[in-house]
Amino acid sequence: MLLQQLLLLLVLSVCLATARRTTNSSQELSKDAEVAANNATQVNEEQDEAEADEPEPADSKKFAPRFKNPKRMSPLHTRPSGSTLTLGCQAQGNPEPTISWYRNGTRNNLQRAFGSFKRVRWQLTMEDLVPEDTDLYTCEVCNELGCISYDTKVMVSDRVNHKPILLEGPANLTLVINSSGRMNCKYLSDLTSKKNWIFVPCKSINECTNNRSVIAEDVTILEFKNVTPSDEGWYTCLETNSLGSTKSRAYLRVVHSLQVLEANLGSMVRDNAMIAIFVTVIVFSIILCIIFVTYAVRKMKHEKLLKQRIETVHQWTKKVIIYKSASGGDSGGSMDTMIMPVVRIEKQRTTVLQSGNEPAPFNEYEFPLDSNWELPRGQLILGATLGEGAFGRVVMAEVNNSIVAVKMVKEGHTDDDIASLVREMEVMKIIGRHINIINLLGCCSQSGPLYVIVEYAPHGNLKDFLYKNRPLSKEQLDNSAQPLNPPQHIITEKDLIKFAHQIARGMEYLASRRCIHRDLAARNVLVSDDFVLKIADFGLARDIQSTEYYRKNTNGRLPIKWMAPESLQEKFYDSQSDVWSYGILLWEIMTFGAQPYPAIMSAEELYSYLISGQRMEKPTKCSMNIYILMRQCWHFDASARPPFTEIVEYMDKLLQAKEDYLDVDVANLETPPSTSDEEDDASDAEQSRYLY
Ligand code: ACK
Repeated sequence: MLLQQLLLLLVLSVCLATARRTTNSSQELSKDAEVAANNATQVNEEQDEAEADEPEPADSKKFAPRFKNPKRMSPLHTRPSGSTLTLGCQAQGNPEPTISWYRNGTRNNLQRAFGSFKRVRWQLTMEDLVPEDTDLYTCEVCNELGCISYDTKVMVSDRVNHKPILLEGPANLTLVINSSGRMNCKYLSDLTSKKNWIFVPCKSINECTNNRSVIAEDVTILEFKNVTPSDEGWYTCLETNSLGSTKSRAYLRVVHSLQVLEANLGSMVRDNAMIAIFVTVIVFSIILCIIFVTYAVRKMKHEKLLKQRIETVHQWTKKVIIYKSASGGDSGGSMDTMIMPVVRIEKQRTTVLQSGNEPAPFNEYEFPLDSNWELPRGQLILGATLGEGAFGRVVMAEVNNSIVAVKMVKEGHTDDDIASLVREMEVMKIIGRHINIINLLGCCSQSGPLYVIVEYAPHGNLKDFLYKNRPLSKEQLDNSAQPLNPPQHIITEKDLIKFAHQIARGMEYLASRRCIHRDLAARNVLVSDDFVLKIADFGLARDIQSTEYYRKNTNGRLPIKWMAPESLQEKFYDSQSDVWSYGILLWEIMTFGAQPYPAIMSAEELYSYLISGQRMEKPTKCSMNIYILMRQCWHFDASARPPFTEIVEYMDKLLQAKEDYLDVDVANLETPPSTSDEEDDASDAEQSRYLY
């Protein structure tokens, strides 16, 4: 009985042992399968833990360490960045072994560039792997009986965490029926991806059905063979990974023949050409607009800049300075003569502000402003030239509806000509107004050439006036034929005496203002309206020191013939020498503008003639009273000549006493005898002085 029980126990234990072994081996098999399945994935930690807790062999015999599952240990682990890796070196030994980990054979300093190691018994875990974790990792398991080690190569690489990225998409394709072709489609995907070709049939590019069908999977190249019209349509290449999907599509066109294709191509080309032309025109217009706007803006800016920019220009001007000295007489005259203003011209550097491109108006001369006489230049309307000399010009002009004469210098003038005109103007200012002189009306001296504005005498100079209006001779009157230039005005002797009277009054005034004319002659007396006579050019500075002064003037006349002997001989002038000239002027009046001393040609000849006591004869139609006055004026001795005051008085009386008589036509006047003897003439004159 006992033996039976022992046998039963033995069988039972054998069965139990077999059953356990079967269970163990089936467990190992399933684990191997799992490892195989997760070869590239993370090791099942829990399972390893479970294995680690597995009890050691029951026998307590000492043995050296040995790896528990060497088959499950892999020498190479390839992982993507960011994943977790657990290395395991489960071992057993008696006594219980210890485990050490090394990196790249280095025993100490087990470190990672980023992150840390986690150790749990037989395992070493690295989370968030980075490419820097790539290395050789060694586990060493030791007990007193010995050591074992295992090397594992770990490789970590980066990857693209993205939905598929299109590298090459399918291109539109046109195929003739029954021909072949292909479409390509390449994506980049780090993750496992799936590619599908989806087809939507169409009649034309804009006429498609709603049918969609997957016609190919996981092929990069879609081949078309012997195409038919039913193959025409959209082909979409769709690639999907765990992060999303990307698609790209192309149209397959199936045509019957190449001509159709060409026709289509032609129309396409035409369409494209039209589009190209249209686009070109638009682009060209836009470019033109841009250029125009840029140009306009730049021009505006430039003009604005020019306007804003005020340039400083330095220029040389001539400053005209007028000295009106308080004392002293005129050079070449007595202390009784008028104090002549001195005019100086000084060069000076001036600074003017010039805006933009316009040059600042340049005025060569800068005149002092005299607001008593200055007229706005704009009020003056210049007209015809009345006459001109070598450097001066007289121009008719209009100011506020009145006719005036304007004196100015001509081109090519000198500083002396300017000074002379300024001096003349200043003398006129000093002398003041009188009816029988040409009066100053004003001037324009600022911002332009100097204009001296004087009274206008419409009938011109007295000499020409008299000559033009001389009475017709007896022969001319007898002649029934009309003369060539008949006189415009009938001039009586009374008119002539009135002329002489007016001139005497004008000269009396000038003399009272201590002004010496120095060139009193009929040519320098102007005939104004109502036959009012006006002495002109009394302010002219005459260069009496110059020999030129004694030569012929511009009209070919010799001014010397109006000069007193002392002026001829000593260049001495005073009011009494003007009286001599007045006598000659009287002679001119009475002869209706004849040429004095017609036979005398030089100053020397004239002086010899005069010093010999000879004088011009009485003009034919001149009354004795007037001739006597002439001869009084021609006294060699200046002090014996009547002053202008006396002449005026004489004329007054003459005009009053003989009014009726003088109204007689000068042509019928009795001609008294004339003499060439100064003495006789003088005695006659003395006797007949102030005879009326
Ligand atoms: O002799 P005319 O005819 O008269 O020619 C000269 C010329 O200008 C040169 O002096 C004439 N003239 C000068 N001043 C005046 C004036 N105030 N009114 C009219 N003509 C003038 C002068």
